[in-house]
Amino acid sequence: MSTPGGSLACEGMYSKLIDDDGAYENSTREPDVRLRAHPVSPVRPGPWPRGPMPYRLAAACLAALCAVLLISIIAVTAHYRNAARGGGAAAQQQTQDAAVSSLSATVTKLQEEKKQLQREKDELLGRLEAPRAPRATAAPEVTAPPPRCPADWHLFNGSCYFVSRTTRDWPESQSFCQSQGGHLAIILTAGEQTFLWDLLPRGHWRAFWFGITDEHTEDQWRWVDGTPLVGGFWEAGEPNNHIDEDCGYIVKTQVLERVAVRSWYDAPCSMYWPFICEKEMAAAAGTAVPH
Ligand SMILES: [Ca+2]
Ligand SMILES: [Ca+2]
Repeated sequence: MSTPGGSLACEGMYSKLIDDDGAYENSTREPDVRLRAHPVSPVRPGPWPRGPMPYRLAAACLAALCAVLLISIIAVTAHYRNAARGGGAAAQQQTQDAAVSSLSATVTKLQEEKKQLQREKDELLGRLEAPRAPRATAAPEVTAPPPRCPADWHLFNGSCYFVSRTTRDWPESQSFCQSQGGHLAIILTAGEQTFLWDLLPRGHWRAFWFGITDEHTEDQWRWVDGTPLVGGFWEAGEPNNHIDEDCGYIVKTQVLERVAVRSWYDAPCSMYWPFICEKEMAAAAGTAVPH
């Protein structure tokens, strides 16, 4: 049952509802009969704005998600591609290392073979040169003769000795020996003493200065190089400093019972006698001595 008043009230309600829903406001001028026959509960506006904006926002979100997904796919692809490249580089490096190791081993082996061949070559050359060795050693004697004592100097145990024919006092004798690159003889062994003794001529009283003195401190005999005397080959009762005797000399006479190892005496250094010079082999080479 419908009444004019009720119908108008419903139409007013439907018109209000339709007016509230702007979607229907412009869609049609003619109200839908079904809508008018079945009233719709009023819809309360939500937080979203009316019209097509929610769909645009959803589309924008979907597009953003797609972009993020696309970027992620690109990043993951790039990562695995780089990883694949890295793995390939590592494998290539391992291959190169293996090749270098192999080449190094080959080089080492070749070097060992070269050394072995060099040794064999040297051995063969040595065998070839062996018969020529005597001729090769003879050559230096011609080009570089060993040092020898000058004329009138006599070699003993690396030193050259000179026995003068002229006489001088002890200081002048030492000066002459020094001018020849030597010194008055320093006699340290019985062998050296005997060698010099044999050089000396016999006579009534043949005396020869040698390089010992106690002129600085009485009875403290020292050699001309400053070293102290140890032992010596003194005649019995000598040295006795009989008349202020500070220089040593060797005596050789006609008496055959006199021996080399008991032939030293002391005498005043101012006496004139022949003398015995000594110089070492290195200083002796090429030195001439005036007579
Ligand atoms: Ca003395
Ligand atoms: Ca004396």
